[in-house]
Amino acid sequence: MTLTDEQIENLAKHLENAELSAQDVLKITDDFPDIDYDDSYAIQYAIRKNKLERGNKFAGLKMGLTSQAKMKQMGVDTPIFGFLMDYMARNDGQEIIVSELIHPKIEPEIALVTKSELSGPNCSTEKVLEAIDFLIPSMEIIDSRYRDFKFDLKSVIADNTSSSRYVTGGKMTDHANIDLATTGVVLKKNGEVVATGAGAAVLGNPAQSVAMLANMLAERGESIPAGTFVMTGAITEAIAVDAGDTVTAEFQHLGSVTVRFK
Ligand code: OOG
Ligand code: MG
Repeated sequence: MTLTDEQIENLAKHLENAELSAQDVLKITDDFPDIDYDDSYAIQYAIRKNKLERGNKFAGLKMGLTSQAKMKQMGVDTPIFGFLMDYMARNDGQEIIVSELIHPKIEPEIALVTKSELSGPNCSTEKVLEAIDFLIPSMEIIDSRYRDFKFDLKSVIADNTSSSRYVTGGKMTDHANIDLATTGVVLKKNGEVVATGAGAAVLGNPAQSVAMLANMLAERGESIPAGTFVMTGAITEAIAVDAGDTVTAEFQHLGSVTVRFK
């Protein structure tokens, strides 16, 4: 840690204010070039605590930068995690108001709910597969608070990994007969295919993403409790969206999920 409690709290307020006012800011490492990963997660956890204290409800966890494409683009080899809150959630077919966001992008993700606790440090794909209650088709709307969506790993962790909205489909699917690695997805914007991919884009298997989450949490003395909603990370690149767009992700086996931007 390099920051004081007061600096962490100030940076948490700074980034959350950027989120809630939909105004971009410069990445925090411009002013604090020497911060470490503990500082970054401390800022993220301070944002989470402030939201809870204001009455927002915790809704789940998300993994980010789990795809080869995104890690390569960022020049990093470690995924990151963030949190989801109730006000970020939308159901299939609902609207997202673009003026509440800065420069939103959308990405398809396989989400799941756990039925037993997952804890590290030696969590594995096999353990995750045993702990999955059901799968849900989903899309995440990321909206970096940083100008032009440009950031480094430490800045984006502090910014709650660009979390802003997410949409879940209505169908819950038992994963018993489904190979998550070969599960395909087609992303359509206004009826046109804009990206395609399969679960294997996410660390070889989206279940591995959850195992890594449990192992990262273990370093903090935390685990993934039973009944946790987890978004496993984008399968494709993120696609920019504007007011008037309708985006659908059609997943093999899992069904589809749609969101409209207004
Ligand atoms: C960071 C968040 C990445 C994912 O699924 O890879 C993420 C970003 O790209 O802004 O949510
Ligand atoms: Mg994501």
